[in-house]
Amino acid sequence: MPIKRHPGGNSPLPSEITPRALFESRRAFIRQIATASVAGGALLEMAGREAFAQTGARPKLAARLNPAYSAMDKPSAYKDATTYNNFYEFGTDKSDPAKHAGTLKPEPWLVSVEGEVKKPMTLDLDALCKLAPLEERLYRLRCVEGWSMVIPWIGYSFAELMRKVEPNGNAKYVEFVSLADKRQMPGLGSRVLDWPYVEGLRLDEANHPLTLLTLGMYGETLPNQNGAPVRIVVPWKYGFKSAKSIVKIRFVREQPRTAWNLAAPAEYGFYSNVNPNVDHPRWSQASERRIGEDGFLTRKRKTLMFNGYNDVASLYAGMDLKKFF
Ligand SMILES: Nc1nc2c(c(=O)[nH]1)N[C@H]1C(S)=C(S)[C@@H](COP(=O)(O)O)O[C@H]1N2
Ligand SMILES: [Mo]
Repeated sequence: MPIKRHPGGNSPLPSEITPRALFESRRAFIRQIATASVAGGALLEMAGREAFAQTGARPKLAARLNPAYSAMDKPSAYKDATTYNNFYEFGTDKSDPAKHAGTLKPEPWLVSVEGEVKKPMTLDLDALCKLAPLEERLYRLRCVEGWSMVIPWIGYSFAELMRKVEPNGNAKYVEFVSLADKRQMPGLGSRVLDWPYVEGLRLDEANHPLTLLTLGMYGETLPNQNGAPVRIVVPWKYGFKSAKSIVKIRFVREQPRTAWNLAAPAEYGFYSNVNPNVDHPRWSQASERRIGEDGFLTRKRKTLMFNGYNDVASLYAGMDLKKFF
């Protein structure tokens, strides 16, 4: 993030840009095998069994694969997804969360849902897990720093929770607030951000079915370093919009003051949609490095508009995405 220099961009190799026809046929194929009622997870097994290596240490979380919302990319290795993290409450190095997040106590946990809703409520983990059927979704995650991963998350659309609490007519945005407890989070001693970590979405973005209330990954409950026990994942936006270890969800009238936007407004806009045409002031966003692929420092992949989630384009019809970056 802003304190780190980024090692520059590279153009993608032509061979790595999937032609649209191939993309569509692969997607159709995946849909077929999934709807042929092969147990959820078959797709992921085919896509890369090794990605799940070393799971099994955490409680299992049963979920049905949702192929309609799953990328066909090969999942990232569990090892990479759990040791290369951004979670500044535990330090600013990629390796810090895995080393230091052991002090986080994800149970018991309460999430308070409040503000402009007809039915404010406080949900414990059990209530959160039972609120809607759990789905497995393979999403691309694009960090604003220029790297990406592909992670099999488990959760359900945040829209399910919205239906339950019933936002009233004043609700225009949703604010997600992460835990900020010095006893559990050594990184709070640093002033790199104003704590708590706050993120936000416009109401229609929050209500989009891709926005995932996330309780697990790789068939298990979330590891602490990935935002246990509950986080948001918004796959068409840069990773920092996906707040971890959430304790409060507020429906509000005004655009929330979000942590990264407050820290560096010229670098991190409120919308932060993945956009290869809008560079970060200090580096290009046109390409990315997929963690685990060849070329440790080279960006070999072309970054896709909305991270490839074109369904969301209609949310921004008529908006200048260079201005509202
Ligand atoms: N509370 C909190 N949430 C956070 C962050 C953070 O520092 N604190 N980092 C964000 C960033 S920059 C990214 S890229 C993703 C990384 O999620 P992952 O470690 O599960 O891949 O989490 C996001 N959510
Ligand atoms: Mo990030």
